[in-house]
Amino acid sequence: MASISDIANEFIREEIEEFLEEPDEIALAIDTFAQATPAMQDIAAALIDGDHHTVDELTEAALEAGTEALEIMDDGLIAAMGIVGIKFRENFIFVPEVLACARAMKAGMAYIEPILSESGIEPIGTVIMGTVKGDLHDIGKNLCIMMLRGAGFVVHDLGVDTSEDEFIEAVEEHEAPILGMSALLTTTMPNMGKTIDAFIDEDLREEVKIMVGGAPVTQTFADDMGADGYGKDALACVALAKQFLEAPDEEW
Ligand code: B12
Repeated sequence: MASISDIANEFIREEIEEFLEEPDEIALAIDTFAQATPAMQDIAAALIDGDHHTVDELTEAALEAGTEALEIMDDGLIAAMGIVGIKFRENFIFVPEVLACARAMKAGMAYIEPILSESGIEPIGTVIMGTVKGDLHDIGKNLCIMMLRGAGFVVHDLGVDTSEDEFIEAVEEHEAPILGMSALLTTTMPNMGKTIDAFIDEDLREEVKIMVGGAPVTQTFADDMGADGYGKDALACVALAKQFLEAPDEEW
């Protein structure tokens, strides 16, 4: 197990010591940042600080120095968002600060997206993606979309606050065999189930494989609402979409 002194970045060490209280969360944060390079820690620190200019500069510099886009995404951007999430939950920061962090995340993703989306391979299938009704969180969904495009999928992004009818219309219009829904709020998670029910009501449920994800979503919740699959992160999202195409009749 790593110790806090293994983290090179002083700002991150201070953030962990000042704002994290749960032993599991402290251990995870220490492990995550201790194995990240100093350059990734610097990106993470700038994001936690809500400094989009610095995230922009450091991400560009890291790519120029030959760092893999996926490493920047995982060890820099997503790792930092974990700390932001805890600070938000514990009321150390509020919506304006989180928005600044989200803006910093987007500044980094602006460099990562073209790289991860540039698969150069023939399109392998079509996916409709959207965040469910009432929910405005789109960072995780956008990461999934980037990775799907990078894997060769054509993705139609319905954005946030997507109604059942909008999901149905998009699946029909694009004859998409796969639909992905994202939800970050416990209050909007049930809208995934409502959307699945709407597909059943329209007699379209057999036409489309439905995958769900987002921080509060679990495999059990996905099973209960009748989804075909649950993915814990963007890599799992791509793996699920590929499995749906390769063996559409199997259960996941
Ligand atoms: C950033 C953020 C915001 C930003 C959103 C900016 C944006 N453009 O997205 C802003 C400030 C706008 C915001 C607003 C609110 N938020 Co908010 N937010 C967050 C925060 C800190 C991070 C979310 C995030 O981006 N995570 C990083 C991404 C990479 O992770 P992810 O979304 O989980 O996605 C990954 C996986 O889940 C998966 N995945 C995601 N989607 C899908 C889909 C499929 C198909 C698959 C397979 C996989 C998959 O892959 C992704 C990549 O690995 C979370 C805290 C948290 N721990 O999640 C709170 C959090 C979600 N928010 C919360 C709350 C309460 C709110 C507000 C109600 C606050 C308020 N009082 O106004 C509003 C709601 C607005 C609304 N109607 O949606 C709560 C929800 C609590 C709950 N029980 O429901 C959280 C958990 C914070 C907390 N603990 O209190 N928020």
